[in-house]
Amino acid sequence: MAKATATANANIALVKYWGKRNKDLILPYNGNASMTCDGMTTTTTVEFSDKYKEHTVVINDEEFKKDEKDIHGHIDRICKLAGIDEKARVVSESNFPVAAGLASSASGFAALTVATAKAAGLDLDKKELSILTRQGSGSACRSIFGGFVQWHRGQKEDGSDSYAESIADKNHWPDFRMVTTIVEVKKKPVSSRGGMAQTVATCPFYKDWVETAKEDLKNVIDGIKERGFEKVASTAEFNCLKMHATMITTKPSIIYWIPATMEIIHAVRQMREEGLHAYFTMDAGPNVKVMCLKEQENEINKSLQELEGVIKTIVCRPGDGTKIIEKHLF
Ligand code: 2P0
Repeated sequence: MAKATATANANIALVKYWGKRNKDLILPYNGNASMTCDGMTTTTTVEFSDKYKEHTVVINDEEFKKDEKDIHGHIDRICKLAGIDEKARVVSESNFPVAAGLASSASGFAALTVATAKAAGLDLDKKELSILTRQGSGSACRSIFGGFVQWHRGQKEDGSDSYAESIADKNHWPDFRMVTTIVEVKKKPVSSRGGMAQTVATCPFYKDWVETAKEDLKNVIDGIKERGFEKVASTAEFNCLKMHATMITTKPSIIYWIPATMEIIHAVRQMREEGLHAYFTMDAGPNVKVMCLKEQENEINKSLQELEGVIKTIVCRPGDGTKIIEKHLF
């Protein structure tokens, strides 16, 4: 009997991944970068045993039904690599709302991959784990690493050079904050996977997105290395707006924003007018993440919490990459 438990943190992209050049291997059109967030964690236990007749996956106390994110197929991929034919029982818990544009798939697939590989007896380094994780869900490959992370686009057809790598660990810039506002916890109307495929297929500006993301990535990486907050956060905000511009201009148009989203965007811009250093970013959902530094965290967080549409906020610091832990969920 082989059992292992892993933890993984969600990550929020500073330069977004939006569009696949290869859907089977999950290879992105553009290189991208993120911060791994300490406040949003998934813990996953995987056990292989011949007493199981098929893989079962329980996420936050609910049996997972097959969907476009092929968790069962991802477990099979790892079993094949390890040369085992036993079936797995997977139990996973996240401490934040899933499927609300809060990167639950990133922490989920990262923890799943690391726990499954360990339980299957594989001994993989972090680069290999990121390549394996990527094939389950793209953004998850970044959660293998802590702190600030880039996912290389790569050039090869087989995906062997498309992996995540650390830009700087969490101790490099402990004062960076990502304040996640939660405005709605419902499942989103268009999945990231479907949304990005539609964007690649129908957005007339998609080429410009890919082309301009290169410079954004360079600025974000340089900015992280020099701990230049304005450089990183203003580039991230602009990059996010460009990504949303591609979503809005697909056919049919994808608009993830709701009134509360706009309320926060304007509030953040107003904060800047008043001299605060706050910038926003958003993913494939209505929640807004606000970047700031520790010294202004309390003031900015309090203002966000007072906005009408905000249910709650989660303040994240740069967090750890994936870890194997001894305490199993079952
Ligand atoms: C990101 N997102 O870079 C971007 C920004 C959403 C908007 O990565 O199809 O769940 O599993 O590779 O990783 C969400 O996409 O998609 C995502 P798949 P994934 O964080």
